[in-house]
Amino acid sequence: MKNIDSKSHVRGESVYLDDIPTVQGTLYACVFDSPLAHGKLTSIDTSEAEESEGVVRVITAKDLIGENQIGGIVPDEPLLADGEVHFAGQPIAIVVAKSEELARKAAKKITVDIEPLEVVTDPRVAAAKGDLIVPPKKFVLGDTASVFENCAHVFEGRTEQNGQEHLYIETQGAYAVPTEGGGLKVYSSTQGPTAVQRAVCRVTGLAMHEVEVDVQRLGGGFGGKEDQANAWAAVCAVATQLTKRPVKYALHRMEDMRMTGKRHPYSSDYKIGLDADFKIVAYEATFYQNAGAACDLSPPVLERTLFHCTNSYFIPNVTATAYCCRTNLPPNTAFRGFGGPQGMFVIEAAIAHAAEKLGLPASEIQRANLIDDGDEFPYGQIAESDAITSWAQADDKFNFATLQKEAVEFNASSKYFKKGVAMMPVCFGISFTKTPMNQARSLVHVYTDGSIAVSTGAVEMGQGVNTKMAQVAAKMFGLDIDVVKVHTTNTLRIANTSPTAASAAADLNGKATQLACETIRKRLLEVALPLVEAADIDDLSLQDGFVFRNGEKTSLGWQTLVMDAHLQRVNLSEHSHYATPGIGFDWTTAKGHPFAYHVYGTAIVGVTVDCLRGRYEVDYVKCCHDFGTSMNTAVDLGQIEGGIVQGLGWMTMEEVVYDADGRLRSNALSTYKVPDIYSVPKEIAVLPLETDRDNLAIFNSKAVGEPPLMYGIGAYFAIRNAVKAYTDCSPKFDCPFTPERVLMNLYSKL
Ligand code: MTE
Ligand code: LUZ
Ligand code: MOS
Repeated sequence: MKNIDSKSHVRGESVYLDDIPTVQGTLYACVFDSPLAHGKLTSIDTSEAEESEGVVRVITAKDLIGENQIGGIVPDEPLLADGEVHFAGQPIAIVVAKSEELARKAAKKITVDIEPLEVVTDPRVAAAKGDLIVPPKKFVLGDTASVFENCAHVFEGRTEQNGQEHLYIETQGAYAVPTEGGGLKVYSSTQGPTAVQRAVCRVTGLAMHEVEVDVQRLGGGFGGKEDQANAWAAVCAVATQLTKRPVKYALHRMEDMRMTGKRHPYSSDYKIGLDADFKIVAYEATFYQNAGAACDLSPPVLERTLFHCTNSYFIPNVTATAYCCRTNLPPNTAFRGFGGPQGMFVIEAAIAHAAEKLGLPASEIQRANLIDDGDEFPYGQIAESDAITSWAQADDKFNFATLQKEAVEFNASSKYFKKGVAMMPVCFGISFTKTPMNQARSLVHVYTDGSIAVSTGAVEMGQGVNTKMAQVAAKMFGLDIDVVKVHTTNTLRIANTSPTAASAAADLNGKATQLACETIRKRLLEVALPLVEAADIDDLSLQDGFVFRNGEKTSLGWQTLVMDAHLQRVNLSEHSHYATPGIGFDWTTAKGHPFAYHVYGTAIVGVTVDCLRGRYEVDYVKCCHDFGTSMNTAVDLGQIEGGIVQGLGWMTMEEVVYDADGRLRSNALSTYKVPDIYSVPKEIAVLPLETDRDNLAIFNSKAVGEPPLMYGIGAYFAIRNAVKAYTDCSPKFDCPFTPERVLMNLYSKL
C-alpha cells in the first residue's frame, strides 16, 4: 500500500500553504525581528517603512486589538516585543504590503533603539541565577544515596548535547482571509490547528467559533510546527483584522532558521553505580535544559527527558532532576522524540563511560540491564517489555559478535581507517504525557454514490497518516482505498484537536475513525438484513464491495446498499470520539501509567572513520523494530529510514551554533549541514520484531513516527569506538560528533 500522496508529490501537484490560490486583494506580511538577543527596546521608528512603496500598514505591539500574548503553557511570549527583547530574531513589527518583495524591502527600513542587557546562552548559568521557567522536576525510584556507598563501581561525568534545526522543507507560514462579520479563515502550515485557532483568537479578541483553521498538509513539521506555527498565523490574523484584507506570510529559509526555536540543547551530569556483576544498581542524572527565551513546550519536553532517562534499562534506584532554564535563545521546542533522545543519550554515555573504565564492551552492560516484563519504570508504570526480545532477535539475525569481530580484524590491518560498532536499544512511551491530550475525533460521511469522505484531527506532514486513515475506513467497509478521500484538517469539522504529535496521531484519529465507521457499518447491515434474508447482522460482513452472508458473497453491492439506506432515511454520517483508556499520571507523586504502550527496538550501528581527515561513513544500521503488526509496511519503513537518518544527523554533522551574543551563526544551509543522500547509511536493515502481544495501537500497528530517531544515537558511540581504536583516548560525551570533533579527539586537541 503506497502513500496515497505519492503520485501528486511526484508530479508536483500536492498543495502546500504557498500553493493555495490567493484571493483578490491579498497582502503580504513580513516580520521585522530583533537584531539583539537581550535588551531594553526604547524606541521603534517605522516612519520610513510606512512611506516605502506598496506598504499598506506597519503594525507594532500597541496596535493589537486582542492580547499581545501567544504563550500557551506560560504567558511569557508576546507576539510582538514590547519594552524588552529576549532573543535575536524576536518579532518586533509587522510590515504589510502589496507584494512579498515590497514587504521585505520596507521591513529593512525599520530602525530600533535597544539598550543591551546581559545575554545568557548557557543553561547552567541561567540555573545558577535561578532563572527557571517552571520549578525543577524530579523522578525518584528506590534510594540512590544509600546504594552508591555499596556499589562495586561508581562513575560520574557530564554530557553536552546540542540542538537541531527542524529543516522541514516547507518553511513556516500562514494565510488569513477575512470572513463575514469580522471572522477569519486561516490556512496554516501547522501540526496543531486548534493551537493556531487559540493563538489567533487571543491576539484578535475573536471567539473560537469565529475562526476557522484549515490545514491541507505540511512539507514536514518534525515537532517544529507543534507550537511554533502559531506566531505566523497570529501575525497574518492581526494584519487581516487591521487591514480588512487577506494577508499571507510564508517565511524565507533564513527568517525561519533565525526566528524559530529548535531541539533543546542540554547540559547534564550523571552518576552510575554498578555491582560486581555489572548490574546497574543506581543512577543519578541532572538535566539542564536550554529552553530559550520563552516557555513554549519546554516543560513537557523536559518531562519526557525524565520519562526516558533510563531508556530500555531497569535500574532499581534512580534519582533524576530536571531544570527548565531560561536563556536568550529563540524558544526551543518540540522535535521528534520530544526530550526522549536527550535523556537516552545521557544513560548511554554513562554506560559507555563505565564500560571504558571497566575494560568491557558497553554492550555487555547494556545487555545485562535490559528491562524485563514486570519491572518498574522510574515513573511507576510496570513494563510489558520487549527490550530483551528485540535485542535477542537483532543479535540472532545480524550477529553482533561477528560484526564486532569484523571490525576488530579490519582495524588490525588498517592503519588510518578504523571501524566502530555499537548497540542501541530503544524504549519509547506512546501517549502524550499530559493525559487529557490523548483524545481525537473523526467525521465520516458516506455519500449516496458510495464514496466516503473522512475528516480527522490528524495533520498530514509526510508521515502518511492520511493513508492510514483511508486504510481504516476502507477496511471497515470492505472497500478499495480509492473510494475513500481524506479531507483537510479543519477546526469547523473537527474541533478541539490535540496537535499531530507524540507519534500518536494514527492511533488516536484512527481509532476515532474506526468507531465512526463501525457505527455506520452497523446501520448499513441492519438495512441489508431483509435484503439478503439474513437474521442477524453478525452473520453479515462487508467485503470487496459486497455484502457477504456467513462468509459467502451475496448480490447486494455497496452502492445499492448505500442508496437503499439513504432512501430509508438512515443516517450515513457519523462523528466519533476516542480517548485512550487506562492511562494517567499524577505529578504530585510523579507516578502513574502515562503510556498506552511502549515501542521497543534494538539497532546495531557500524561506522568507518577516516583517521587522517576525521571524516566518517555510517556503514550500516541494522535494527529489530517493534511494529506490533504494521498496517502499512511501506509507510512504516519510510518512517524508520527517515527517523534513523534524522537521528544520525543530530548525533554527527548537524551543529547549531549561536555566538556569545546569542546570534545564530549556522543560519543557512551553507553553514548548517544536514544529512544528504551521500550521508545515508550504506545499509539500513529492518527486522520486524516477532511478537503476538496485543496493544492499544490502531489495528495493532504500533506508532512509528518518533522511536526510530533514537537508533541514530548508536552512531555517536560507534564513532567513539572507532576513534578509540586509533588512539588511546577518552572522548568527552559532547555531541554532535562532527568531523572536526573527531579530528580533535584523534590528535588529542580536546
Ligand atoms: N515524517 C515526516 N515525513 N514528516 C514529519 O514532519 N514528523 C515526525 C514523525 N514523522 C514527521 C514524520 C514527528 S515529530 C511525529 S510526532 C510523527 O511523525 C507524527 O505523526 P504520527 O503521530 O502520525 O506518527
Ligand atoms: N507533544 C506533547 C509531544 O505535547 N506531549 C508529548 O508527550 C509529546 N511527546 C512526543 C512528542 N510530542
Ligand atoms: Mo513530534 S516532536 O511529537 O511533533
